[in-house]
Amino acid sequence: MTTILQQFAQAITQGNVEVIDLSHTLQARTSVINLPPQYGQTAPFRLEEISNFDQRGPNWYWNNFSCGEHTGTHFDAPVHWITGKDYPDGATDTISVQKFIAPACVIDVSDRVKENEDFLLTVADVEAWEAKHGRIPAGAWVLMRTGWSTRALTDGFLNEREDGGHSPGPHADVPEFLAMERDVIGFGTEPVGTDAGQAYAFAKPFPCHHTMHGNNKFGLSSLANLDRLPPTGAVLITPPLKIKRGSGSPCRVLALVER
Ligand code: 23J
Ligand code: MN
Repeated sequence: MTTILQQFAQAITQGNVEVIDLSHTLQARTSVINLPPQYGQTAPFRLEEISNFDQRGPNWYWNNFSCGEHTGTHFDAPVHWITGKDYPDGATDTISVQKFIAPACVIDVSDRVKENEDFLLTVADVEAWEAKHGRIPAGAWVLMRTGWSTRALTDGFLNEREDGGHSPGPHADVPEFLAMERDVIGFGTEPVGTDAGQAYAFAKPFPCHHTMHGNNKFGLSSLANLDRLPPTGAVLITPPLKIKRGSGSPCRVLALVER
């Protein structure tokens, strides 16, 4: 008899389950969100060499790094937003680790983003995806595939103009649908944040942050390689760093996909 875990371990070693890296490389050029100037700003990623096989450490190489919690490919915890601030299990150190492994539904709207940088995913789009691929199961991630990750390390990633960033995201109705009607675990996107670049100016600002975190749901942003995932069937591994009362953290997001 082989147990599920023995079968899984064999599938990994034999390559029948492939591990796909959904994270960008953290580096000084990694784009971070710019908020309007009246607000505090997040720090970019910085690497400071401690020693490199030299007089500072003849046999060892290591660095100090610094960055904001919401830098590069990262995890948004519920306590990040005012609506989620009181969840005792809503910070990076208090979220149940059981929640860091979950299936993913991938909605591909990259063709429509080519025509409209401010494309907003609607509930109708989600329902059209369900008609084709089945109902989004409770506890699943919903990932919005836009092709935006190819812009990483270019000005087109933040895509800032006079009126702020221009990047795709969910329409204001989608987070409510996903949290209340589908009980997903979270929403993930390729741009710098889970909300669209212009979401600060919506009638209800930052609806994804507001509603997902208000329902103890998570976010993933600056995801890469979503084009390598099937619409259903992938499993994500998403543990943030265990920062005490952390609101999020850079995350090495992995996807398991059956070959
Ligand atoms: C703070 C304020 C607004 C936003 C964000 C952070 C993020 O995008 C984030 O990384 O959570 S929109
Ligand atoms: Mn964030």
